[in-house]
Amino acid sequence: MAKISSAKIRKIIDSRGNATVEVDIFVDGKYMGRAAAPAGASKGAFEVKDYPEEGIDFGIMQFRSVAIPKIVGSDPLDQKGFDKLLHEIDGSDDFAVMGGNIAIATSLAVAKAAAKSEGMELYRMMLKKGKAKMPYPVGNIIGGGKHAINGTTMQEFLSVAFGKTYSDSAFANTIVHKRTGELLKKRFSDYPIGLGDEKAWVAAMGDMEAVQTLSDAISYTSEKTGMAMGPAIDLAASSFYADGMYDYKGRKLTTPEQIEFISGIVEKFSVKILEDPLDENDFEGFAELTKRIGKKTIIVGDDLFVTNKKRLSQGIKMGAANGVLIKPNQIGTLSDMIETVELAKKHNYEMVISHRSGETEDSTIAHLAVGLGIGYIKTGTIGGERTAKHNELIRIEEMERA
Ligand code: 2PG
Ligand code: MG
Repeated sequence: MAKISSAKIRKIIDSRGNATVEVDIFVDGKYMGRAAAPAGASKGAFEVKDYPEEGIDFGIMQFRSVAIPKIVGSDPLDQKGFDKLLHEIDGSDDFAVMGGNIAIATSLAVAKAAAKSEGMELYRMMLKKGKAKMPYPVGNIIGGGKHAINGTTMQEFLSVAFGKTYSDSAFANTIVHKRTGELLKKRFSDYPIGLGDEKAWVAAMGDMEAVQTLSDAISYTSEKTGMAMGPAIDLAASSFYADGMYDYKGRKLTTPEQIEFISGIVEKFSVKILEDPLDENDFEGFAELTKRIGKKTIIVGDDLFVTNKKRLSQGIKMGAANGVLIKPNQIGTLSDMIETVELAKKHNYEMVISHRSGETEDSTIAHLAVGLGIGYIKTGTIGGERTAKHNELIRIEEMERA
């Protein structure tokens, strides 16, 4: 039987310049799996805790002294058993002791080491003999919210590309990104324009102008490439919801007004994917919006579901949303994430696997997307920590073609 022979943890730098963790797992002293954890800025209130209260350094020290001795000797091919062990070592119900980011980096590193020891790519090991299906990329084009300084109120304006190949689609999104830059340069000729945390454009404009600009850039690209494309929006609405109102820089909307406003935008711009349009506690509002526009649009819960199967099953019962965002570090282990994916599949919820606003060069989510047959992957359009995911998918696509 293959055995985990040793493990290492270190502090590395993420794309925002913050500290995050990277874990190496060795199997039989020679096969290494490495994974790093990302970090959210608009974190859902119901996510697992990323680090113990005492902080990342304490978490790392504790992992070395407490967790590593317990991990060594376990079977890397029994992912479920390994993830159960992580829960046992932690002992809490939200990874508050070990830190969910330390747990997820470890869990994913084990999966990668297991694949290495089997001489396989991770996505292939997960698919077994199944046919690989590439996801469609959802690329961030214009941003604001907690990912930028003085950007739009809504967090992300994105482009979904339905090309024949993943590579075609990912490149089409780069054209949308470039075109948006040109449009902004014309519109704001005397002002500086920049990029936010996910390398989406940030300029002094409101949400309506942003969605219009995105839509224009997508139409241009779709015509030029002949590819079916459409807009997507992640409002991250919890980040501007307070005291029962959605606050658009002073213009405040009640929940019914918000539902009306968002439905109007979705209709007008044929929005394909709508993420977190309402507060993370508002299952009823999500259900109402889904009733209204769910036939035409994928309504995705991110902060609403936090990749948690209990919250997703509440959503399923209530008819809240028809899609779920999948972020491994929201739930802390690969096995927990897979349980949520399986529940979503069973109930025909669409899935979007997602990066976080703070990222590293780690590209494991590319493998998870293909390995689990997830329909969409949301990441930035450009920027090394984002293109790491695209480029890995381009490689996977090539391997499957060969
Ligand atoms: C989101 C994510 C990723 P964050 O809200 O979907 O874009 O943002 O990682 O900051 O939670
Ligand atoms: Mg989101």
